[in-house]
Amino acid sequence: MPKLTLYHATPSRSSVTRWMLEEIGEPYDVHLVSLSKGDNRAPDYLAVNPMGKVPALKHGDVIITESGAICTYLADEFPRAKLNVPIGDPRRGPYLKWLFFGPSCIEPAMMDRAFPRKEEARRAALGYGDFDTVMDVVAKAVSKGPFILGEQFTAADVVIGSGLRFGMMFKLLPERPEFTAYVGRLAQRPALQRVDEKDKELAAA
Ligand SMILES: N[C@@H](CCC(=O)N[C@@H](CS)C(=O)NCC(=O)O)C(=O)O
Repeated sequence: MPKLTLYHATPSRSSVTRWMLEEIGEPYDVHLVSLSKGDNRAPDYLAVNPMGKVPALKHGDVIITESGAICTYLADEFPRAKLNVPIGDPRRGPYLKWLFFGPSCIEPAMMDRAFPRKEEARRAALGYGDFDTVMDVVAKAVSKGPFILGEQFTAADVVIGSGLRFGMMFKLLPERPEFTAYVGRLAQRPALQRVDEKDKELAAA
């Protein structure tokens, strides 16, 4: 089986993909990238991810970057873990929508609020529209539960759940009761608990 290597830094968005790897349950190696020492700007790492960012995943000879793409890839590549919604299943549409909604709506809405532009952009010009609508849409989606697609936990929960966890942890997103209840359910997952534990050890080392 081709080897899986995660290029990882903690705390960072690469913990999203580490959570996904723990959910998949396949063995993987961690290659630490020190952002503070600038490893991510060194030529050997830029050959892996020319964006100079973590995470990156190497699977055999294939390199995948962008946390949402990595989660989608792993879910499809290791279907035994039942973290994807296969082609042909009508839930595949909403599944993909949430995988894209995290990086293309929640994240820019959150970061634009944290680092406002000098001139406010027109709502129509922003892919996510406006912050409040994004929050309302996500709150409604996670309110019923237990997971975003209902009973099945999928890669979409790793992506959306990580965004909400990170956003609330750093006070960048409101602590809406729908978000805290959903994140609380996700916190029960042994795979996420393992990642938090391992990342804590790495941060302390
Ligand atoms: N769109 C990327 C964003 C990755 C990203 O911004 N990673 C940050 C860490 S959270 C990083 O590597 N920052 C280092 C830098 O830009 O110098 C993804 O979702 O994978």
